[in-house]
Amino acid sequence: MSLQQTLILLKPDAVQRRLCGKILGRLEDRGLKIVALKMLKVTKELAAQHYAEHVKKPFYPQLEEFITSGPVVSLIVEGPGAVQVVRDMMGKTNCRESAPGTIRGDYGLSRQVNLIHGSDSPESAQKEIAIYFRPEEILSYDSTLAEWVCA
Ligand code: YYY
Ligand code: MG
Repeated sequence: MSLQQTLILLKPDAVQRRLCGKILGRLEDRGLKIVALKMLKVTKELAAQHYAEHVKKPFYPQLEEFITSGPVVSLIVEGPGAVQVVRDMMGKTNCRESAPGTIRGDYGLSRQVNLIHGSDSPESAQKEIAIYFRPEEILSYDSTLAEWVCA
């Protein structure tokens, strides 16, 4: 499986509930490598760019209100098959339907206030990485753990 990068947001509820450390810890424990990370407030314009596929859907006004309601942590992780690995760790969109052991399944009960965003395909990842990060903010470095966790 080829090395991939994927875009993750720890949403305003994760920041407000002080769950960022736990969620980042899960990603690191899995062996994913953080190559970019920052905190920011999502503007309405950024939300519309990020969620372009959802802008016309009935739930969008509420989604916009939620995602712009407070700071988020935005990061890029790298690893073999990282896009699907992160999606599997997140669980289903609706936390109530997410299996225990997933991030949404362990920490939430809501369909909308669901802690984490992860790109849903390598194409989305490329697009979303470009929305949130400038190329110089993405770091390239060797990890001594790679041969143990990524073989
Ligand atoms: O990729 P994922 O976050 O699991 O779900 P999407 O279908 O892309 O929807 C984006 C976001 O919108 C979701 O995390 C919650 C919210 N949402 C909602 O509030 N109501 C829905 N019926 C569907 C999605
Ligand atoms: Mg999605």
